[in-house]
Amino acid sequence: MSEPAAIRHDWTLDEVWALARLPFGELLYRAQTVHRRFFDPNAVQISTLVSVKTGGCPEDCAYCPQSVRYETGVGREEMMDRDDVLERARAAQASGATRFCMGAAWRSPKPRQVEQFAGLISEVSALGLETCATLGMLTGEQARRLKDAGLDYYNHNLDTSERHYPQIISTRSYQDRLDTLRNVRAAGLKVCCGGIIGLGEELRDRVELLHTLATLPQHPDSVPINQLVQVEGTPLAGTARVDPLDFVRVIALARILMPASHVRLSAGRTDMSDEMQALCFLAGANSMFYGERLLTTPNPAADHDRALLERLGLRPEPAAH
Ligand code: SAM
Ligand code: DTB
Ligand code: SF4
Repeated sequence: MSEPAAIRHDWTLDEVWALARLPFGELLYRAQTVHRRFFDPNAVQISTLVSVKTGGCPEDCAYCPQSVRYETGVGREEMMDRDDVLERARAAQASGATRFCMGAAWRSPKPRQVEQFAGLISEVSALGLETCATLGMLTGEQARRLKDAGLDYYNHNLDTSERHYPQIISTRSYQDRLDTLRNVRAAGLKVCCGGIIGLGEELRDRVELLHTLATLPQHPDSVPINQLVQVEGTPLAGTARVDPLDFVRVIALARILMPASHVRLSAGRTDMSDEMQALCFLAGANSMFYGERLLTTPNPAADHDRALLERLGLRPEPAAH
């Protein structure tokens, strides 16, 4: 197999399988080679998450503590006040984050909610932060409204393969997800789209998810690879844990298949050793969430992460604008 020299959108499933079957060292060598061709290997993009609207979600995503269907201790909360969101954004910026990601536990936003977010987005953007939002399914018109308000990125994950998707979510289809991704792209927004490892999927599902992402008309600009955060009360609590080396392999595959995209070592880091995270960065991860909370679950302490980056000689990547 020849080294990929350029960004390709025509990967065949067989090619992805061939990469997935490589010996670990060979796969990492290729991933590092590609990474160095497209990025400074010692820079990491830093994002901070805030859950602007938590809990009470009507969807049934089997991994999610915010679904109204599961008893997880996460209740339905009101939308955060504008001032509180802005305070969190300033704090994130002061601690070195360049992107501020705002989440809402919705199937899709209502017109009034799009307007509320449009207001928040323009204010966060005015602070000089990149903005990202994840609000569920969007129409083309809603995506354009958010773009006009100054939104940079929209996060909308495919989560797993099309085949495994119905085992995880029954309240929407894979095609619904692809439709929103198309609307977001058409509005000129940057796309943040990836998945979760540890949903009881097979290697085949990981290969197919990555193949779907890597054959989109444009690769997602940002590819979050989450490890399932198991939350008591969700149907997926107690699912077999992922082999750390298999997780690293997924990062390496994402790096090779989507060489110019930021690959984010996303949720699940509290369950990962520093050494496993180091392997993920070696495999081509170059983005992470910083701050003590993801949306509703913990993330490593900021001082621990600062120390980890320092031990690895990694630097935060400067803002893109
Ligand atoms: N409701 C919107 C949606 O689903 O698109 C936005 C928020 S939702 C919480 C954003 C993403 O978080 C999900 O698509 C999923 O990939 C990820 N996520 C949620 N719960 C998770 C968990 N327990 N472990 C890992 N990732 C999770
Ligand atoms: C993504 O891929 N992971 C983030 C972000 N995009 C929105 C969310 C992780 C959520 C983990 C579970 C929680 O904290 O509720
Ligand atoms: Fe709702 Fe999003 Fe959680 Fe699914 S992942 S239950 S859509 S908040």
